[in-house]
Amino acid sequence: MNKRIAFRLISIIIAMCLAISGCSAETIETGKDNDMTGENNVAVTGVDNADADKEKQNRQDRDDDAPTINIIDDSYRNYYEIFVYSFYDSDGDGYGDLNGVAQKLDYIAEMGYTGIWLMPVHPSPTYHKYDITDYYDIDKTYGSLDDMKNLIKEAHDRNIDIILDLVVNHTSSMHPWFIDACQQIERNGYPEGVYKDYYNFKQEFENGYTNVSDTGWYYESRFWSGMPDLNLDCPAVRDEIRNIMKYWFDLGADGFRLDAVTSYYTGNIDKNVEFLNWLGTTAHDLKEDCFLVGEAWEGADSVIRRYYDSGLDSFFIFTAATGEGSIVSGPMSFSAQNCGIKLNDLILKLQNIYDVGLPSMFLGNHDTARAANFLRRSMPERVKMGAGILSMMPGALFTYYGEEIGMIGTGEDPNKRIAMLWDGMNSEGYCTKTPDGVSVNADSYCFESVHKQQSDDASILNYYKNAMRLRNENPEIARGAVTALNGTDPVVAGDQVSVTKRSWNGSDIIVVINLNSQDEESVVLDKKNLGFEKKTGELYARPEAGRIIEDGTGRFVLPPYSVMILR
Ligand SMILES: [Ca+2]
Ligand SMILES: [Ca+2]
Repeated sequence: MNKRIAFRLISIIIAMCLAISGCSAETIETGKDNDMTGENNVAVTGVDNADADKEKQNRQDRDDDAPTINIIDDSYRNYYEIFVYSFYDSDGDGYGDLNGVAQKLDYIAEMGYTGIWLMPVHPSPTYHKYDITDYYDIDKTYGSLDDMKNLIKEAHDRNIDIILDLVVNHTSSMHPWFIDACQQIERNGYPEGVYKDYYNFKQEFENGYTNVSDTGWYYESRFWSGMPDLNLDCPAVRDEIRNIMKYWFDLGADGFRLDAVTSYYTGNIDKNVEFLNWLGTTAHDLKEDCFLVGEAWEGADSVIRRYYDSGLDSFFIFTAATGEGSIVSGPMSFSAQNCGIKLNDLILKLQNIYDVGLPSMFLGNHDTARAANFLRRSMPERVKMGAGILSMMPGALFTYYGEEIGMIGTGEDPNKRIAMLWDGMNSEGYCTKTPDGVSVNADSYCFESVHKQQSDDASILNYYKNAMRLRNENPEIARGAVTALNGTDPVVAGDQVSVTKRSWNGSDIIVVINLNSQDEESVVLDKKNLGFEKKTGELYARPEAGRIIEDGTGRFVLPPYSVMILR
């Protein structure tokens, strides 16, 4: 059955059940309860007892760790970024592959991810594959088109969307279009042929250009000579881009991550915005509910905000990411005594600036240092808290593979893209072919493998899992309007605590975060004035420091680095 139709049918059935039981019909309950965070699970009543018993039995039959996932069919998803090369090797040739991703879909779903961003999968001469030679095929090391179709189907069966990396600023210098265009110049002394306008050729050298052998012609190549920039003004190039998008939409892709949008027209934001408007409009004409997120790697919110004028669905909020970004240098600052206030200010600032579209929040990606590096690998509680804050931010959320086990990697790009540690380095699925031949050994990993962390309740992995679960259980977090409650009448909280209300679709929740890394903090929240009934979720970055204590009068004591949801 078509995924969307199936979703609507399930939605209707569950909405009917919820209407009978008097519960909110905003979310879909598909998993089982969990003692850490699952106290607000929606009870499905109104079905006859035999069915209810059967459902109960089904739930018990599932893995005890199966997550509670409330999947809403929109773009405010928890996306998991995968570098296929280093993810899971299904056939033992040393390279990760698409079938490997398919084999780990249950893991991804159990972690609470509802979308996947696949880094480029097309034929390419480089290990990273950001220089493409054929937009309509799959690189042989990764598998086949059939493997991709299977992966998309299997992902959709688990309510996981797949977005692909769309690299259209440039092609590979080995792409047939570029090879033909250069041969024409060599043959004729000037650009000629079908592809003469596909790239930016000129006879004067300038920065960011490379010579076409010794013809006196140069081509634009902003990244390096192996990546000739496409001429995005050329109508035939735009037709190609439209065809590429249509091809992958027809195969089931749910959207695209747009690579290097600031380089479309280097130094010309207005032209970039204009092109993105064309790209977004064209994509949504092809697939109405597709999701496009642009890599506008800029250091100022005001500049990233200009890109939203294109009407594109989303952009990555680079200002909040990495060790220098506003999350780590603000509310996670070591020296500040007002981290709660800083977090409120940050969320409100982002809400004010990004008043259109949706922000795509992340800590790190394949181009940045890994989060465990800049959050400090010696402080796992801080690695967890980074994820805890991220999971409470409005917008879409992206996690780079391996962040959930605290993988490390910094400096040269290949270091940031090494093999996922499922079990040991000799275990099944481990990708032994390292990116660009970078040396990898046991010291390349800081924390335990997925396998070991899964059985440790206090692991980084289980923290991520609980954080994603809270985000899925409370759709108000990603989608809701934020009101800061510190300093308002019914709230008594210190400056190290963030207290916010999230309002969405007629429903409010209260999010309380203790950003004090060392000490517990008490807060008093007036139940009646704030309109909540009880604590429905909690997260502990320092589980050894105890759990949240409440005295029944609205006073809560939160251990250091903890999160609480009230509903
Ligand atoms: Ca393989
Ligand atoms: Ca360009």
